[in-house]
Amino acid sequence: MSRPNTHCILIGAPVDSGQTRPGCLMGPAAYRVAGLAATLEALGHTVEDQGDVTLSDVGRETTANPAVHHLPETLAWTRVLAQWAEAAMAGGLPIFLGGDHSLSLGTVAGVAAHAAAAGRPLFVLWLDAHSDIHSVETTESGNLHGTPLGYLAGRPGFDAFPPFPAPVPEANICLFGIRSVDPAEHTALAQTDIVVNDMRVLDEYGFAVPMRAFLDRVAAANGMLHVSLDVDFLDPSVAPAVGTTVPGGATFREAHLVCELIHESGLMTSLDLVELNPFLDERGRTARMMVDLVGSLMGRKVFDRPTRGG
Ligand SMILES: [Mn+2]
Repeated sequence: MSRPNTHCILIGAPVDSGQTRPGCLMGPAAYRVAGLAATLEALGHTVEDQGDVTLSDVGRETTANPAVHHLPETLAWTRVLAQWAEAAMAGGLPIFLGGDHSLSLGTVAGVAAHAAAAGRPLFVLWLDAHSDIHSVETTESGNLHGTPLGYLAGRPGFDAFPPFPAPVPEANICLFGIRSVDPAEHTALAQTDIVVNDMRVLDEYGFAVPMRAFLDRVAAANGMLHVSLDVDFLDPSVAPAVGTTVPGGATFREAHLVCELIHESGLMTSLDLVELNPFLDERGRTARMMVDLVGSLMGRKVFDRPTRGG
């Protein structure tokens, strides 16, 4: 629960294999330099930084889809991150410092295993420009960072992967802020009960009404809530350090409002921070923006935000 005195467990996931533009592996270091731990401690939380997960046990798996690249590395990350995530869930609120979005193949697997063992339903909030619902068999780019939602929803096309431990029911998944959906993904989404709050919906209704509606459902079900925050949820004007910029994203205020609403719900039980590419950043501003958003997720109000000199 994201209330004061939460024990936050930082886990670095320097995953770079889910796409082709190098730099996401620098993400965990950038979050630490930007003061993530100090931000959480200033809010009254305790912080345990478990360091960065390292890759071992990389196999030689293959798939029939010739576009897919780095499958063995992505599978190895998935296995090891699932273990770390499940272990961390027993001890506090894990915050995974990415790393590209393929890391969620593993983190959500571990979180889902924990929720199933605890006998509670898992809900997933996907704050992203993209819907990430391709499969290993259908992706045309071969970038596996576009597949985690398909995996965690238990959709077909993941024979190369370990079976997802406890697939998340479609109606428990909420896409929020999307504005770039491939035709195959559009077809897939149209066949599901996944809640899609694309930017058109948010333009019409604002950010608060659809977010509260989803959070109310999580609360009514006594659910656990995994939040997966992709840098490209934000408008590139406030968060340029991402390889997949899409215009028309959440503004500074809209993003903080979403984070404050999640905090006030007290429902968040785990968090991914993904797709930060510090190599593309401008003097660390995107890393600082993401750390500030974690501050809002964990109890800070924007009007409490200290003014920075310079
Ligand atoms: Mn994404």
